[in-house]
Amino acid sequence: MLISLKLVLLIILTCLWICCAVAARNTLNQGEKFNSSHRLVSKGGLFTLLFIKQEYRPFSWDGKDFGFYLAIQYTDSLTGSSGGEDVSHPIWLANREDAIADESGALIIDATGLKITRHGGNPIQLFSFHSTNSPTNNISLVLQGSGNLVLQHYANNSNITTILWQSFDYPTDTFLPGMKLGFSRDKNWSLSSWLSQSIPAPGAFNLKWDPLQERLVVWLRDEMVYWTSGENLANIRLADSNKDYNFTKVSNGDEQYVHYTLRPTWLTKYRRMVMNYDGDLYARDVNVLDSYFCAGDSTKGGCERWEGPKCRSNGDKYEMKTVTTTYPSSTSHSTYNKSVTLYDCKDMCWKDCKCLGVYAGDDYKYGLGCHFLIGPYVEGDIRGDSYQVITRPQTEKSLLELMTSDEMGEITEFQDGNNGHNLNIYSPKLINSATNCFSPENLLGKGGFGPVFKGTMPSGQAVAIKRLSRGSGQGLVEFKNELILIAKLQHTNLVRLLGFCIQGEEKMLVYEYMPNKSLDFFIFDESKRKLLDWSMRFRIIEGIAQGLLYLHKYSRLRIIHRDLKLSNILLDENMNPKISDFGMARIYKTSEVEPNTNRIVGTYGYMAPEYAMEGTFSVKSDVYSFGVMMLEIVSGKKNTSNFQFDRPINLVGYAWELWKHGASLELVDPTLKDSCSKNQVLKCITLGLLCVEDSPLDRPTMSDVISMLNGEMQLPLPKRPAFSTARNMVEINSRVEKEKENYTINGLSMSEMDAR
Ligand SMILES: *[C@@H]1O[C@H](CO)[C@@H](O)[C@H](O)[C@H]1NC(C)=O
Ligand SMILES: *[C@@H]1O[C@H](CO)[C@@H](O)[C@H](O)[C@H]1NC(C)=O
Ligand SMILES: *[C@@H]1O[C@H](CO)[C@@H](O)[C@H](O)[C@H]1NC(C)=O
Ligand SMILES: *[C@@H]1O[C@H](CO)[C@@H](O)[C@H](O)[C@H]1NC(C)=O
Ligand SMILES: *[C@@H]1O[C@H](CO)[C@@H](O)[C@H](O)[C@H]1NC(C)=O
Ligand SMILES: *[C@@H]1O[C@H](CO)[C@@H](O)[C@H](O)[C@H]1NC(C)=O
Ligand SMILES: *[C@@H]1O[C@H](CO)[C@@H](O)[C@H](O)[C@H]1NC(C)=O
Ligand SMILES: *[C@@H]1O[C@H](CO)[C@@H](O)[C@H](O)[C@H]1NC(C)=O
Ligand SMILES: *[C@@H]1O[C@H](CO)[C@@H](O)[C@H](O)[C@H]1NC(C)=O
Ligand SMILES: CC(=O)N[C@H]1CO[C@H](CO)[C@@H](O)[C@@H]1O
Repeated sequence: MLISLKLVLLIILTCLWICCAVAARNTLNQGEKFNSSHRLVSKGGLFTLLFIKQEYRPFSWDGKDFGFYLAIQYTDSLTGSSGGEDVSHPIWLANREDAIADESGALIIDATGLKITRHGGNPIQLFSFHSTNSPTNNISLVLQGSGNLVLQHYANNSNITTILWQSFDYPTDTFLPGMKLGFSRDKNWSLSSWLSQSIPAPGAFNLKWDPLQERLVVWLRDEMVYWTSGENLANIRLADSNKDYNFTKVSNGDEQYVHYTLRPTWLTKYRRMVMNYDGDLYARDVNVLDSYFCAGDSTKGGCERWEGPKCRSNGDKYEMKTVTTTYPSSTSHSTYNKSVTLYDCKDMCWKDCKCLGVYAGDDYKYGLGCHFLIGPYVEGDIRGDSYQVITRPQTEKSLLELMTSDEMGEITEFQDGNNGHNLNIYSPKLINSATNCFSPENLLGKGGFGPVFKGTMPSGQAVAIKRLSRGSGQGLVEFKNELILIAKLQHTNLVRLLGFCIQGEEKMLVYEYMPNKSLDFFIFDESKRKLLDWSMRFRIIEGIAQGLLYLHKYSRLRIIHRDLKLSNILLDENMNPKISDFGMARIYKTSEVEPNTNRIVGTYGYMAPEYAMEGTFSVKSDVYSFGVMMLEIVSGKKNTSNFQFDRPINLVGYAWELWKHGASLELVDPTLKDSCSKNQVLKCITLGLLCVEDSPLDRPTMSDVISMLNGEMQLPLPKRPAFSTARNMVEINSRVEKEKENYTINGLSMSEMDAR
């Protein structure tokens, strides 16, 4: 009974979702209610207005301190098609200081103005008609193509549109083209940082325009200058990476402000300026690495920055630890003041050389204040309390120092000590010269995690260099440790990681170079696909299967790839397939952004239904993607192609219909007519269909796949594949739950698997 109820609910929800997706509008009219199931999409589709779920208070223990916000986000970050990580950060939030407890929030324009209503709480008034004596009808709310949410009045007798309220007047931490920073008679436009990486409430920093010195200033709590652009925006102009940002100063009687336009390039789509919660200002884009607007050290180009007290040094940072204060000198003192934020508390401690850390337990969580850790303590005692402790990671420091010192060789070997596998650290200088300063001619492609460049080492060896887009949020030591693990994954069907390079904030991975590009380049190209006869394709399928089996089973890490697709299968000089981009989920620890229900890693069309719909992931989801790839390799058609049967269907559906009617050979790429072995081809199609079964439990494991490929195991008959019905979804999910538990035991990180 319960199950069937849930099922009905699921179907209703699915319907709603589809209805909403179809009815993408950019306008909310008077009298209409915009609730947490609705969306407005700007003309052009770049931005979406919706309610999102996001952390709202510091020090959450259980990860459950989430609330709902009315937010504007890049549409692509909601559909997963943007690839990168950073686009998921909300552009704007209406109620950053007042999260809504549940999904009851609704935006309406009523007789009083524009407001968000909710159950069990006061409405949040965004605009009030009375305050401005403005007209109260013919009002609408429009999400404009620029990302500006505008409440406007339209007088149809004069054709005049009046703006009553706009989100651009209330920026959060993001400065978009078209926004203003500065002053008018009745408005101040400034940015204010988030409280932390994941909490949107206003934090410690503000970005303001200083019209006297014509400079941008980041203020720490409006008291201390943390950063300036230098007079006349000098630093902004100087930095090469920011040359596409064209700032213009405007000063007239009423207004003094600065705004910018972007020089159009192929990269401008998500370009914007964002102030991070720690006060740093970034030029941000999805695939190109973020760049600071100012290199950050006080000696450079007029940039000023607040320096910590003498007792703290560069690598020091806060780290969450369980500690017990030791008798008798367990002195810790506290201030009980609700308006002292986490940042303030940490900052007060930072400046006090006696302070070792701040308490991060429930008291703080419930707003009681800030405790300082003063006396000696013991780490790692389970009876202890949770503190944010200031640590000095020696290795991290030395790695940093190494990266910035003149003594660093061009290539430094990093021994992990265990079984002698080495990882190279390449100097930024070497990488720059190898790629000719990342010149566009050396750009090999743009992957989900950043652009990839070809490089030539002084020895003549060709390498592929992936510039990671920001968002890994990892410290250097953790990053290096992950890379050492990943470098240990060695298999002929995996692309080999040679090393890495760190330049300031920028992280780069260096891989062996694959001269024959990726499989999609051949399979989806009319003429190139002729170069791959059946025996080559079969060998490629076997190779991918072996590589995947290794990742799932024989490597100690048990890697789930999560983004398998033909463009991630690279080909060496002998056309051997090599899986690339594995282990990226480990490098991109995404737990911080995970609460955002809408962020799902992976490429649509290759994603297993349980992942696309539920965000649950297992090795069987990789098997699903493998099945889609097999069908693509056999047919030469993209999964995303449309096929006409008795109705339009996708490749998986088409393969199924042909198989059901005993006409599977019609699926086969015509260029394979002469070279293919009918038995092998039919086996591959059937196996492909088995891999895309609806239920993960019905899909074979990769070892089954290999046994079936080489004839050691009989193929069962496939069932109707995924996405054809909503049948049994609930049941499947509960089974997937169980499967997940087992993977937990085997040491996989759950935070990577559960996007909800
Ligand atoms: C939102 O409103 C629609 C009607 O437009 C309703 O069917 C749906 O249940 C509402 N969703 C929520 C979460 O309240
Ligand atoms: C819109 O304004 C016109 C006058 O400008 C008025 O006649 C009309 O009733 C208004 N429409 C609505 C829906 O309020
Ligand atoms: C303005 O629009 C309203 C309906 O929205 C209509 O009744 C009225 O006639 C229009 N007025 C003019 C001058 O077009
Ligand atoms: C308003 O605009 C419409 C269409 O652009 C035009 O036909 C109409 O004459 C305009 N009305 C006024 C009062 O300007
Ligand atoms: C804008 O800021 C200035 C200086 O910081 C302040 O004097 C003024 O009152 C502010 N105006 C508004 C409307 O907030
Ligand atoms: C920058 O923008 C201004 C006006 O906004 C324009 O006049 C100028 O040509 C632009 N400069 C560049 C280099 O694009
Ligand atoms: C609490 O902290 C705020 C901000 O630091 C400060 O302005 C205020 O005076 C403090 N209140 C008390 C009672 O100490
Ligand atoms: C693969 O690369 C090798 C070496 O660059 C080249 O000789 C060969 O022709 C390429 N094969 C195909 C099918 O392009
Ligand atoms: C999980 O492991 C238990 C015990 O090892 C086993 O009985 C169960 O079948 C496993 N579940 C799945 C879904 O593999
Ligand atoms: C565009 C398209 O048809 N993509 C499909 C690829 O395959 C998956 C799984 O069958 C579908 O969900 C996608 O819709």
